[in-house]
Amino acid sequence: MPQIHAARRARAREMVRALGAGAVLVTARPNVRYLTGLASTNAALLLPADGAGLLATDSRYALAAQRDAPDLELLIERFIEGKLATEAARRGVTVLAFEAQEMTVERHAAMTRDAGVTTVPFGRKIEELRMVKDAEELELLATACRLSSQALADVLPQIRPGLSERTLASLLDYRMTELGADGVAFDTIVASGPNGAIPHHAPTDRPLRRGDLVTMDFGALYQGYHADMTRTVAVGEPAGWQRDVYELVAEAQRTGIEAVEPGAEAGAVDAAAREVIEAAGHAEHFQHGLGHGVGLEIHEAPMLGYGRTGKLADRVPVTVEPGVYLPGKGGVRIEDVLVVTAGGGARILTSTTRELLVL
Ligand SMILES: [Mn+2]
Repeated sequence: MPQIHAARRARAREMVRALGAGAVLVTARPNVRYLTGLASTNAALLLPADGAGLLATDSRYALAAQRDAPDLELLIERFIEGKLATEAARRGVTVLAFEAQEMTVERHAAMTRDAGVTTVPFGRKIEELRMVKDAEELELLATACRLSSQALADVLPQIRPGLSERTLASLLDYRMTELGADGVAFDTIVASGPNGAIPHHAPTDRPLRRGDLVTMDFGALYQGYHADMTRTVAVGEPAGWQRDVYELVAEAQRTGIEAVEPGAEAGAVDAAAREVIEAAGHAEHFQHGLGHGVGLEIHEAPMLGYGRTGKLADRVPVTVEPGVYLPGKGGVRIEDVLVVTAGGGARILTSTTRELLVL
């Protein structure tokens, strides 16, 4: 993998030059990982416009850094940001770009106190680079999605009245890890009955009951890549309104998936699916965006939402996750991860059926 990271750094260096800065200090964790291969809670990369990068981390990660970024000069240090800014100045940098989107005011003050450099926001340029995935990234994401779908398939037979939301969430989490996931991509949502009206409901001790719709939103984490999928199932034979809402959301999702193609405007993909729900009179019951990019972060560019700008491109993975939420009654959400492909026709990575499962 070092060659991949070196190629990414070469592209980032072009952006530093275009900005007219002498170097960029990359501090956002997923961006450091993307450019170096090192996963660390305390690492930063000083990347000069010309010349090799300098990776700093503390002693807890020294061996991992030597293993994952053998081609980079390494600095082992506890307080890395100030040290790297000072080092940049020592190497002749006068204007240092930094990632203002994640730098706190306090850290910025500490970073520049002794450094003697002028700082300028770099913008979300590495995040933009990260949007289009290479083949290896798509492979890792596909694995994360496969583990997630398999975990659901394995847990489905255990879903029955009496099982609590909390236990069901734990079963999914445990099974994903058992299948080979490094962990969960985010806190698993299990929302049953009326709780289904809360899009980001946190699981409770509420036992599942016959007649419930149960929404499960979960995903595996695999080598840094995040899966994200949602299925809503019925416990016992669903009522008419439950089937109607499910079919509506399923149709909105199909419409959204069809709109995902190279060159599609992010806002237009959202609008395509949203119109289906609006036409059924449920506009006010679908308030969140249609989807988002996934990769080294669970939510990353591009965001597919109302009024969002930017065009989809080949090899960009996104979620499509419409929902209808009826306060006091319940809700339905269906979510898949798909990849925009050059030939058109998105490739769906989460393979679980989108038909209503009656358990
Ligand atoms: Mn999602």
